[in-house]
Amino acid sequence: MEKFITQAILETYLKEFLEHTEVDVAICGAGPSGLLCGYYLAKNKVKVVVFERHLKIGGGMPGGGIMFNKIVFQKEVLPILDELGIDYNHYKDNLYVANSIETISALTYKAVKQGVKIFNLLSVEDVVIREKKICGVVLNWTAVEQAKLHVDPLAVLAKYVVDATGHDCEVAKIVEKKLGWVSVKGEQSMWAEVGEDKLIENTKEVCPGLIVCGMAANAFFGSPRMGAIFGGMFLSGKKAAEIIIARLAK
Ligand code: 48F
Repeated sequence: MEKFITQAILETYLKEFLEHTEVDVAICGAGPSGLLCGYYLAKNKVKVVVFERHLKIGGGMPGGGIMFNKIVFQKEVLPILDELGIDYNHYKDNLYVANSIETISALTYKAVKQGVKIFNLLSVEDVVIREKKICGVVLNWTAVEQAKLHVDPLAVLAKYVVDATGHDCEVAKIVEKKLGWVSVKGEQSMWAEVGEDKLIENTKEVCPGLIVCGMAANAFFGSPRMGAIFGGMFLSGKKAAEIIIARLAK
């Protein structure tokens, strides 16, 4: 039996990975913005894969605000919460509160059921380029990265790469450092209203083939952080998906 357990895991994992060595979209980071982006892409029949460095999925969401596992949304995002089957309560004015564990669980479930493939424990350490376009990601096991082992990576090709790596804006920073194609300003201190508005405006293609979304978008353009309010993250992930769907349709 042990042999079959091993074979079952290896065969099914490798089959899935092999099927995703060339995709329409590679999303770096399985936080709220990356997962929402993946969900809407898959819903529109786009072949999409998410690579997540950590063991757990969800980025900054499960921790709520300083480990109090509640998160806040604005009224305009309620249709998305309804679509995902997430419960919420009105708090005051335009603000609603939801459970962060339920939110990330529902979002992950819906994304996976829609067809998003998520590979955890894999870190994006570089990008693949052709001429002046980003056209894939370079991956290594997080364990290799953490142990600083000298092990060569593998690459996955993609028509579009999404930097949804959060505050560190890691993929864009790699492009800045190695290629000089972009300039990352770094996020500003907290100003929730401005940060939330800017997030949507900042979600865009920053060089051919690379889209920034979520907190990475604000870090890219030097806009403020906003704390445990997540409406902007959801809308940013959705907008990133819409940009890519429009590009792919051309
Ligand atoms: O940080 P994260 O949740 O990004 P987000 O979707 O949402 C931000 C909010 O959680 C919060 C906030 C709300 O107001 O400001 O911070 O923008 O998720 C980013 C994910 O990317 C992974 C990281 O482990 C996390 O789960 N990640 C970061 N760098 C890499 C990566 C990398 N190089 N390769 C793979 N995954």
